[in-house]
Amino acid sequence: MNVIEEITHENRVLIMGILNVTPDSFSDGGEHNSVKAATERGLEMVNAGADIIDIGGESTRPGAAKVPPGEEIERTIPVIEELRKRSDVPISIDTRKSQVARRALDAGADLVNDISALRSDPELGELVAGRGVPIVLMHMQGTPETMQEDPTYNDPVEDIIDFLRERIEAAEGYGISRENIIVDPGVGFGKTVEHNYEILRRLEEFQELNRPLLLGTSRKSFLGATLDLPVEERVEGTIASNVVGVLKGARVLRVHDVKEVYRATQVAVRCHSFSG
Ligand code: YH5
Repeated sequence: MNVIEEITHENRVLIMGILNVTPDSFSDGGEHNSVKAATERGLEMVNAGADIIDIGGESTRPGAAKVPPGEEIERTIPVIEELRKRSDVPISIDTRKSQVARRALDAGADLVNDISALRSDPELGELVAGRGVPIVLMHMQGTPETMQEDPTYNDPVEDIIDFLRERIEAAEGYGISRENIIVDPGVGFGKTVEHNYEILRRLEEFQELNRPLLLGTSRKSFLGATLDLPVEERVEGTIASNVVGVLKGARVLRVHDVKEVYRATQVAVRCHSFSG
């Protein structure tokens, strides 16, 4: 089974483990050691229940600086090559850039996670269409630099669904098959705490897009705002939000804490009646 067949397969929820390969993540002890450490973290997540590993070399947290494509390539490709040698786990490349995605797919990546939903680089649409690989289209209001300044919606859920419908059409315009599209409301990307909770409360409404839904709440600020806890203390909030996600139809969960979320959501999945 390929990754999109696995995602679409009834009664399954997949865990996407987050593997950040920014310099602050695995920086101790030189190039070779950091590739080894990142790969071992990837394998550890597979062992803990991850179905997909999402590798990203660009920090997209609010206010983060831009990364040139060459640098993103140097960070991600060696890790993809090494992980591909050591595991057949599906690998996702988290990038907005066609140059990075092309090298990643050549190195054995299986799908593309584009937080800009094909609005950053038109060549990424052509690449994904040509390779016939799945793509995640995520909603974001604004850009990572400015998105948290004053997020405003008419109706957040309706606005995000309309956006995703439009981006599905744009993707199809590049020749990407609808069957290869995964959608994502983009929790935390140009949203207030209240917007994020409204997305979670009304997550079922995204089913009308008839595409598998990816949810990314892991360790995010809205959890910290509710609990008044720093990022390293957000695992329980992460679990709770992902259990809610499963009960409301999310099919892919993008998380840092794979073991904990896997164990919790394996139970939650058995309490959910899938509609298809
Ligand atoms: C997502 O939701 N998110 S990067 C701020 C945090 C914690 C985590 C400390 N890439 C998503 O994970 N791709 C990111 O506060 C994503 N969906 C998809 N498809 C942001 C992130 C984070 C940010």
